[in-house]
Amino acid sequence: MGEKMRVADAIVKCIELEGIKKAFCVPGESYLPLMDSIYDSEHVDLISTRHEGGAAFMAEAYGKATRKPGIAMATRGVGGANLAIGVHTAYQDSTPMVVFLGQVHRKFRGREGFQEVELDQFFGHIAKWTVELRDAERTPELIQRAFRIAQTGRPGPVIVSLPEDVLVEKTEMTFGSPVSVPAPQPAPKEISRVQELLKKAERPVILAGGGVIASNGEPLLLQFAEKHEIPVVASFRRHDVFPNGHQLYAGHAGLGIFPSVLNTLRQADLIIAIGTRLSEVTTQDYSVFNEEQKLVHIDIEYNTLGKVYNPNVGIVSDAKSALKSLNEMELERQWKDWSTQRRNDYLKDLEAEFPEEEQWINMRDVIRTLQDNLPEGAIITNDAGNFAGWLHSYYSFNMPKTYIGPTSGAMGYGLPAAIGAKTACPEKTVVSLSGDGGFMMTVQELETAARCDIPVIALIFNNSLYGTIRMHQEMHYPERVIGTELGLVDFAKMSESLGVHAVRVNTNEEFAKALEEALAAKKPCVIEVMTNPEQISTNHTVSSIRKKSKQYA
Ligand SMILES: Cc1ncc(C[n+]2csc(CCOP(=O)(O)OP(=O)(O)O)c2C)c(N)n1
Ligand SMILES: [Mg+2]
Repeated sequence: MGEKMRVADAIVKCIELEGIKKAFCVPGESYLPLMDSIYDSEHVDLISTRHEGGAAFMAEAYGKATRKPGIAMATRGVGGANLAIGVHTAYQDSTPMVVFLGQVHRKFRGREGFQEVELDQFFGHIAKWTVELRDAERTPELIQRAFRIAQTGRPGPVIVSLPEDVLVEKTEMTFGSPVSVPAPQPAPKEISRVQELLKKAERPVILAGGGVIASNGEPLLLQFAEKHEIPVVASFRRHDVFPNGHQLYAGHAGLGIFPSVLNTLRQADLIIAIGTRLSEVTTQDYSVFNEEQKLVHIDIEYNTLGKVYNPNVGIVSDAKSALKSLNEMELERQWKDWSTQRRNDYLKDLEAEFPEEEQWINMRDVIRTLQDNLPEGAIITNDAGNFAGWLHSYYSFNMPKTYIGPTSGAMGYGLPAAIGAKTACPEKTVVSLSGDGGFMMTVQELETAARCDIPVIALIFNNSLYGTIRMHQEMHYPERVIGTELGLVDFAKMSESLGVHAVRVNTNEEFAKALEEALAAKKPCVIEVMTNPEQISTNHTVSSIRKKSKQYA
């Protein structure tokens, strides 16, 4: 016999059963009973935020850091609209997440009640599953199913709509076990086919993505690459999938890709893509592969295979299970010359110097300072913007689970993601990197960090520009500046007013000192780095783009 309990209590019990410790919300009157149940929970903390977009990013990053679904809660259509960016990010990034949205009374449904929205239609396209809880008796079934769908196969966001009257109903509830995530493995026949392709290959490359990270397959990937000396390229914003300082690491397939990485992918005659959906960015606008290349594509989701490229061998498998089988494969071959050549080419790109104006802070040195001073295992979270080019090119991620960035390219992600990650891994140092544009989109969450005492270090690179778009604007419409300039905000002052210690820096020495202090402070800290608006990317200035466009005019 089950236990008689409120629906709201049963939902919290499901959260507890999954071992999830935090929920991020903006409160609403539509789901007060749920908040009230968390009041009694000894296992789940509620973190109330300043905007549902912030709450959703926090939950998404919590999901990335723990691999358990991050929980976001919001009220009806208004809260749902605000948190959509985090749901979209969880979808694109394949991150487990469960959103609980208050909904109007069951009796009022369909009349366009106060803030009513058809949440399934609203989120249908960006959520993995949507469901409305209409019968109290079905609470454990549907909520536990929501947790299952969020975590299994290709993980993603699930939206649960909760009519306000259902939350207070009491009924007998019986719960199932928490989700154990199935990890399907390749059939021996499939591994033989990979073996055949590898036997014939002269220039194999492993392209490793988020599936490897999600399955904790990083050590087995390292073992596989080392066994045969195959070069490894990380897919977009999955830098920490393979140690960047390793001789087999050949770079990152992201925005502003190094020519050497492009060449590695283009020259390869066999690509072994593991746990990647071969996104637009990773494949450089679907341009990197050619018909002569052979493709082995391993992914946990049937629909990922053949969605972009038709693989020669497509295997539905958990990435870690697949790597385990690949490591047992008999193959007396290594590709040392090829991998050394790809590494050396990559190192040439990495070491190429792009002089920056001396009167401004040197961005490469900022990244070096981070590299030299962050403790082992520190997590870096990242926003969208050109400031990130320096991080992505020059920071060497050498430990698994040290990078959290949005493959969705969502601005405003960096700071709330750091807060979410820090709540998931309180023992780790967590540093966010953002541009002034992105930071301003979720700056209010500094107050959340201060109030809830979540000691993240937030770096802002302030060039008073939507720099990325300015760069594209200059490339396509030179000297026709519109919509990309921003006012100069004093972020240090603003952060202080939100309760966070902050400092503005103009030189590398000041930055090093500020970082040292922030690391020692164990409190949320902001470092505002004033950067050169002319230095629009790692290898372009505004004038160099203008000059180039004149040459071709
Ligand atoms: C939510 C969202 N809106 C718009 C964009 C388009 N976009 C990409 S980068 C960028 C400018 C980023 O400016 P900033 O954060 O200051 O970084 P910078 O490029 O100047 O370093 C914009 C508007 C986006 N990626 N996300
Ligand atoms: Mg900017």
